[in-house]
Amino acid sequence: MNDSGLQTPSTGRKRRVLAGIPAYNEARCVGSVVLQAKQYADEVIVVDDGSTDNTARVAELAGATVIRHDENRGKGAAIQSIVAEARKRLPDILVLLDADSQHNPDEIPALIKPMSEGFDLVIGSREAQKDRTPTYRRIGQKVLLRSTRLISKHSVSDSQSGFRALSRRAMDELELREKGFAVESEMLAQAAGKNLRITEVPISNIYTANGSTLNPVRHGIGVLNRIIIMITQRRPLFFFGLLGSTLLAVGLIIGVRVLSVAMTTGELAAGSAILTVLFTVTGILAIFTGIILNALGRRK
Ligand SMILES: Nc1nc2c(ncn2[C@@H]2O[C@H](COP(=O)(O)OP(=O)(O)OP(=O)(O)O)[C@@H](O)[C@H]2O)c(=O)[nH]1
Ligand SMILES: [Mg+2]
Repeated sequence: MNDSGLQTPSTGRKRRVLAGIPAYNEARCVGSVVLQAKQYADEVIVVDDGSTDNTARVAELAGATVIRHDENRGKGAAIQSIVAEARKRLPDILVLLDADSQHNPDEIPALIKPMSEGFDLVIGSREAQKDRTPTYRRIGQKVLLRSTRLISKHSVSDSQSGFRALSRRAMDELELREKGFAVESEMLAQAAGKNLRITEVPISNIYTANGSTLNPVRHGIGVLNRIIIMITQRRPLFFFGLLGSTLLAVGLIIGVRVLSVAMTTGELAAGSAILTVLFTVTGILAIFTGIILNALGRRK
């Protein structure tokens, strides 16, 4: 392992780094990622998430400890297994990186550097290399970034990057539940909610034509869907309040028009009047749903 110069400030002891790699059908790349990560980590764990190829064997041959899921449970589930294992092995720092060679293990020292300044979660941000990111992916990343900001008090420039470093405190305090790719947003939101210190460092991210294991559009929509559910749970007043106010406003606008038509022509536009009632009542119901859920959430 290379000496990245990281020392525990109080004792001068060298910090133990564990690298955790979630992998699903990554036999092609996982071996070299493990070998490179080993240069900077004391131990490398690969969670083989029900792969149907040789991922586990290749990772083992490259020197990783492999945890196997019997079936494909998703990236979030794999990260939960990594964090659970980290809690047993008690490293000072846990580095998470993808198995598909999109992250450069040579950047691990830069990623974990802020740990010596007391940060708990360091996100490897792809923002600095945005010019090299395909446009449709940038748009998707922006949508997920903006929606993640609604659940996380902390604002970063890249909410979806899987290249991250966690302190011991982060390993202990995070209670991740998201099974799929929304785990990246969930981790950020929880870390901010638990007042962990969050920062980011620029990283490079390599996009290759056939590197992706999922259709990126379907992938993005799946994550957005989960983030919306998290917004309804974490910020019900905001979500239902906004929804309810919009419905109420639409209802009132139609209502004003119904009234003005009735006053000028003397006729009641029955269809529009029904719409007014429908929008107004649904809007008020949504606002009250937000208020009630918010009050219940505060009692927990
Ligand atoms: N454990 C687990 N890991 C997965 C799963 N799907 C993908 N991964 C891993 O998660 C990492 C990121 O997956 P990708 O499909 O490359 O997702 P991405 O990097 O956000 O998207 P691309 O830019 O298209 O590559 C890789 O290391 C994958 O092996 C899964 O179902 N389970
Ligand atoms: Mg990838």
